[in-house]
Amino acid sequence: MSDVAGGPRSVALVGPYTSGKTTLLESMLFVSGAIGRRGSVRDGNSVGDASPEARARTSGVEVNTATFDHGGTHVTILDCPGSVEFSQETFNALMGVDLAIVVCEPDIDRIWTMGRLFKFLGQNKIPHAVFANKIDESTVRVAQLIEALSTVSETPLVPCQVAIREGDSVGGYVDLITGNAYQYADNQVSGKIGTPDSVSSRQEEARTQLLESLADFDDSLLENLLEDKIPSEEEVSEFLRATLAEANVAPVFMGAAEKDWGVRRLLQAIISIGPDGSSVARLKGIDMAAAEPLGQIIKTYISPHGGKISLARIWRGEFADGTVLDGGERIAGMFSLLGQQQNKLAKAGAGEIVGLGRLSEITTGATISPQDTPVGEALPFAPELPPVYSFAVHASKREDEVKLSGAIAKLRQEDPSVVFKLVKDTNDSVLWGQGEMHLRVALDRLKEKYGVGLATEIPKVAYKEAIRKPVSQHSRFKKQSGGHGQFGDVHIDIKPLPRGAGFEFENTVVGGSVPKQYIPAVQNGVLEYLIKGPLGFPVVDVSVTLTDGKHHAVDSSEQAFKTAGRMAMSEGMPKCSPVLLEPIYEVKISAPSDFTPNVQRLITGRRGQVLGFSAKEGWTGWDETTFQMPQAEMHDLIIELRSLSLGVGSFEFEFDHLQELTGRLADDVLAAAKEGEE
Ligand SMILES: Nc1nc2c(ncn2[C@@H]2O[C@H](COP(=O)(O)OP(=O)(O)OP(=O)(O)O)[C@@H](O)[C@H]2O)c(=O)[nH]1
Ligand SMILES: [Mg+2]
Repeated sequence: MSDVAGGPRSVALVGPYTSGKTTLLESMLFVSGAIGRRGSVRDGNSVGDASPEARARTSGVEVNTATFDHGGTHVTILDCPGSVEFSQETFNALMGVDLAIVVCEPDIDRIWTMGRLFKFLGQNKIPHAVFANKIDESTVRVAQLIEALSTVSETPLVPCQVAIREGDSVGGYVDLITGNAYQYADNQVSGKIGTPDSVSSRQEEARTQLLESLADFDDSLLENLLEDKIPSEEEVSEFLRATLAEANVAPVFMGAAEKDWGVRRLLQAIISIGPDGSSVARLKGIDMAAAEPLGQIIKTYISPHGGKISLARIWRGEFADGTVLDGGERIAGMFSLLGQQQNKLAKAGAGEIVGLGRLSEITTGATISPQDTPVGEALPFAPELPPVYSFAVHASKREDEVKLSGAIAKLRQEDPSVVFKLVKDTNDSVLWGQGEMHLRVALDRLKEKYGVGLATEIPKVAYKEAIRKPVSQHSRFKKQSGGHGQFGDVHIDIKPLPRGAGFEFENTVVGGSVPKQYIPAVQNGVLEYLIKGPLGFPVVDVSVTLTDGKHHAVDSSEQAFKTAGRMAMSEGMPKCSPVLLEPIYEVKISAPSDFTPNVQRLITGRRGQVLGFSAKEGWTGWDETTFQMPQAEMHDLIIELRSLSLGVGSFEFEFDHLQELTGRLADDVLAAAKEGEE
């Protein structure tokens, strides 16, 4: 087969958790000769997953980057984490590649785990192929897998290989493009064999499926097929290349990364039918005729020694080490990356993905161009995923508290999907992210790299309180000590206000019984009290009217009237029938409609109220359920939602209103608050 000449190839390995992406990268590096010895994720010596956070979990927690040569072509592989909790990392990486390889296990029951990924690939028109991995252990036929994947893929899937089965196990494959048959050999080159009779009918059928899918996008092929003209190997290869470059079909390959089965064939396909940088750039609307160099940062690494490497996809032109970028920062070191290893480069051109040193101000997602030829407009990037899980954090050592916000700012350069918020109502410092594992990794990094150990808690619920009954209160503050005394006397009316009205203060004093200059002091006293009402929470939705009072020519002061105001509140409020208020959020869950009944049970099981559900726009087969739910029920909502939706369900939320909470649940809250105080 002739390799189509072209520039470098940039490829992302994506797919569900533990499908074998990092193992596939290791295998690719081994068969290409980039590494002499094959490591494994399990033994903790693979090129990918080399960070302490990944090694500890034997699982990907960020993008691993490896650039190597295969048959004279420069290939960069971005091995992406599979866990949904790191999807932001994966989506960001996908914005910078020419091709995604969806590595999956042939497991029909878990097809939905890929729903969101296929959606992203389809919506962003990212050319992609599928690699059915672990066929050494699978009894599922590739044709069945393709059928199942078709229910979640936006793009038609076409088989490129047919498995040669010996009983329940797979021994080799027939290549549908060349027509040749091969026998797999563990960690060796597959040997060419004669096509066994047992596969010829399946081969015929699969090849027809491949050609018919391609013919949907190519009139000349369609004409040939109608006239029973069989296209040549070169023609099929070219049809496939052209259709894949437009992201119109997704070819399916297979193998077993651990044994290097099918990996050489996959690499060859990446080079022969995989798009090079220019076709994806055109799909993105980048004008390739323009001369100005253009790139985008798709990932930021911070090494333990503090060095920052910005991973840049070069879309157009050439960048050199030392180039001053638009914005004034100079590239200080340019590298091709092989896991943790950095190899110095003098320059890099279109299609390549390289590390750029010490761009302190430039963040992930930024579009880059040289200062001499600024491009101005920004390239689109992956949207930020809404955070769904949080911890309240504080430094384990008091003296580290001052380092916290600086360390988190650095952490956010590497992982912008961690969000830090100070919650005024509860006085919590809250770390938000995509799930518990995501946040644990963030905490490990904060400790490992920045020396800040954090303790975690479930974030407090922002309870408030209000009153149900009006009360008129007269209170007098009087203190007689040597010299000056203190005197303030107030009559106030305390009244409940409608929900959401906040706080109102009025003054109806006539005749100067409380002199004008002391009135703001009374209001301040009232406000001071409202920070913590009779139940122990901030008070809302109340109006206070100062109706009358008394003063003393010598002993009255602002301070005395402020104290009197506060006193009147603390004496009056307990008589106003105080009631606890809990925050209610409006939440929108999106999940495949297969899971909608479970989603609704999840909502009602957590005191939620369904407001409605509808088909999710632009997402065939998905529903969106809108509901209200108390904040107190939401802390681990994502965990349960994911466990009932094969990991693909997610939600967005915002505060909606405060609602009275009474009965046993309120008693529990009050008891817990009291305990917290003691
Ligand atoms: N039987 C078999 N097991 C495999 C194969 N490829 C990978 N594995 C095993 O699958 C497990 C997960 O492999 P990884 O390469 O870490 O998977 P991953 O997709 O990178 O996982 P995440 O990064 O966590 O999403 C490991 O135990 C591998 O040894 C294969 O071809 N056959
Ligand atoms: Mg991995």
